[in-house]
Amino acid sequence: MAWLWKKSKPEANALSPLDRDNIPQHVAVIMDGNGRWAKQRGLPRVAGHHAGMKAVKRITIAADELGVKTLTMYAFSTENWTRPREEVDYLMRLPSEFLAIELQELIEKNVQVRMTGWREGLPAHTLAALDQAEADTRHNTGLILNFALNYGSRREILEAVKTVAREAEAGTLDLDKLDEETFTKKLLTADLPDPDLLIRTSGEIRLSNFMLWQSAYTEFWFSNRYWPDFGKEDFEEAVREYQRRTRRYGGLK
Ligand code: V0D
Repeated sequence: MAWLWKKSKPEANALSPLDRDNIPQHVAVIMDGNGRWAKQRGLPRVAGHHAGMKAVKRITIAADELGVKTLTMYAFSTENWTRPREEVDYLMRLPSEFLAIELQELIEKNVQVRMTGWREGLPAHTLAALDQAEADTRHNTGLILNFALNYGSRREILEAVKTVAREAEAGTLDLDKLDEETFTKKLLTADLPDPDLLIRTSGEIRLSNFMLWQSAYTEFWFSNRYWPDFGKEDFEEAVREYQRRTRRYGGLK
């Protein structure tokens, strides 16, 4: 009776409209597959990173149009430092290149640029570009475009634990009163809500040290598409699936 079940419980598909009343507030993206995209075309890895930057623009617009409030893009992990020197150098130039092309439009679209990660270790020119973008968009009230850059979740949690331990030792924090809400405020993401939807591209089905604490209740969406090929339709498909999973019947969540 599979056909009957299908008839009475239709699958959401590309034709079903998006529910404007249930847009994920915070979407996080692990932008994977740039190197593989380039390899497939006989291009150097950095060509994939450059193409990936174009996808950042595309998905930022798509998220903004849907009314997503925060879009976090995982651009560089604490583990990425082990890549070849030339590749790291190239990656570190992407923020300024991206912003040189896009910052004006981001300002016009009322977007706020932010960063989650450790500043230490990043080149001065990379930090300068980020600081400029954050400063120029500080008073904007639209989409928060948050780049996770030099970010790793275990270290983030460990640093938070150390902060808590130091405060307890100094007597400024009562350990018996420490709860999840207080601990969350010690993380790098203190000023952001937890992600509602996490997208990872390129067929990898793991978190790879990304927002381990924050994604306790996050819906995950994995796409086989390489990040440079990821488009607005793919993003909308992920949001549609998020809506299917979180659909509230009779007002119940
Ligand atoms: C390479 C795919 C935009 C992932 C996207 C430093 C890997 C392209 C930025 C960017 C990267 C970061 C901050 C900012 C504006 C833009 C970026 C990096 C890598 C690592 F304020 N793309 N992008 N940053 N790639």
